Amino acid sequence: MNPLKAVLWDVDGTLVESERDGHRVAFNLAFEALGLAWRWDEARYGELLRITGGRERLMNDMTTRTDAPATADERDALARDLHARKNRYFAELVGSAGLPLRPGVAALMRECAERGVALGVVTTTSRVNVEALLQAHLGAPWRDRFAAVVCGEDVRNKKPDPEAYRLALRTLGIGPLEAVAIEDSPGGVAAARAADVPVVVPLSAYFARATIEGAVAIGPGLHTRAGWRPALHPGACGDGPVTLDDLQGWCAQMDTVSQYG
Ligand code: XBP
Ligand code: MG
Repeated sequence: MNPLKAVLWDVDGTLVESERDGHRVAFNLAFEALGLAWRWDEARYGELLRITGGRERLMNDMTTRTDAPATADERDALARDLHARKNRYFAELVGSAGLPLRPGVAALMRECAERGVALGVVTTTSRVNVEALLQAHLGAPWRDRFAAVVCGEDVRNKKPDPEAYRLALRTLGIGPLEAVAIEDSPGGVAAARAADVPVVVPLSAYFARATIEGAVAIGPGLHTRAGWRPALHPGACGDGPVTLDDLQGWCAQMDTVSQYG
């Protein structure tokens, strides 16, 4: 059994419910600011989440709109403008304290620090959004707490490609079985698995009923040890938050669980 050396965190949906209440809201503000009648409701945004990357998501949505610009260059320019505006609105939303850390996240990060387990961020979201979010929740020295921070700009291929995970492992100088990924989406789970990193899934709003294959554990959130598959035995920790020993135990079982949406 490999002792855990690092916990690798996805950002959107895992640290914060930032898709439904953050990026989606900010995209709609950007549409409004440019005088576009386009709006993404929760259901439509859920469909669009299969496209990783905000700009890529905009380009995909434009293929379905009769009032989108005619040429590829015009669409690209509009997507860049909308995306930059969306990121500014996202930073404002994050700063307004409307997007809290998901329960249990801070406790697990603290335990990692106390026990000398490295923290990494592995996301294919833009760096500016990661910085806004982590600065708001962990303060200006947040960067010092993470031994690796991989963002969308650092890779050629976004999740579900494993490139972001492979880069994080190289940066940390560890093997995949010395790490565990925390991910909420099918694409994120696929990315970690393709890099051979075991994945724990605290289900998020958008992917609560999604098909998720090959995780080492799936459960309702890191705030509770109840309701996970494989089940956690009460032990000394009872139904408190998920601990590093819990992560280690799931990884050591070498078993995987799936859910089919
Ligand atoms: C996150 C994404 C991003 C965010 C929006 O997925 O797909 O596109 O929705 O952020 P993951 P940007 O963290 O799993 O890679 O607008 O910066 O792309
Ligand atoms: Mg996610």
